[in-house]
Order: sequence, then C-alpha cells, then structure tokens
Amino acid sequence: MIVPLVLALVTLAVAHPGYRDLMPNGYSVPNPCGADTWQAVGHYDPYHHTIAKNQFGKDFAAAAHIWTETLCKTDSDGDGKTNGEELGDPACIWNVGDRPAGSASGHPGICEPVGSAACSNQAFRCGCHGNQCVGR
Ligand SMILES: [Ca+2]
Repeated sequence: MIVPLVLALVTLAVAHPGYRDLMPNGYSVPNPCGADTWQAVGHYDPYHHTIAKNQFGKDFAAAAHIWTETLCKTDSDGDGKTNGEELGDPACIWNVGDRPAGSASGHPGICEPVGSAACSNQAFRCGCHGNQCVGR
C-alpha cells in the first residue's frame, strides 16, 4: 500500500507545472539587462525566485497563476505595452500548451528601457539582485 502512495506523490511532484509553462513564451522572455533570457519572470532577480516579485509577478499571482484575458491586457510594468504584447500573445488567445502567436518582445514585469525617463518610477536597475534595489 505504501509503494503506490509514494509513486502517486512522486508523479504529482514531477507533473506539477512550473509557472513559466503557464504563460506564453515563459521560457524565452528577453532579459532587458543582457543577452540571455529572464528565468524568474515574476521576480526582480532574473535567475532566482526571490521574495521580491515584480508587478507582473504580483498580477500573475493575483490571477491564481492563470493567463487570463485581463492579465494579458494589463500593462503590469507600465511601459505602454500589454503583458500579451510583450509575451507574444497580442490578441490574448493563448492557452497552456499552445504555440504563441509571436515571440516575446519584452519583459512584462520590468519597465523598458530600464533607466529611461519613461521608467523613472521603477526602482529596478540592471545589476540589482534580490531585494537589493527594490523600494529605493
Ligand atoms: Ca508592459
């Protein structure tokens, strides 16, 4: 009786989707601070799931980690492009497992270009990690 239970738990753990599976182009979000991709899309640190969520991460969590039309049409980072436009789903029709309409053109939680006048209300700066530059 214990073996089937353990197998079921292992299967559940392996099958649990990462958050990047739950948004269009979640594995190819460009890093506005470099040439690679931003792995922890909902966070200010590109490589780690720190406690410091960016506004997209907060909005995604508020939507129960579901790519809703409302989340798609929101401009979480305030740079003038909707989350859907930045993640390659401008018509907000993507569903989990679908091929997105286009490529990710920007980061939905980091106002771009970083450091520009249009992003002056954003505390984030390239080179910051974790909580270091958030809230300054
Ligand atoms: Ca945006």
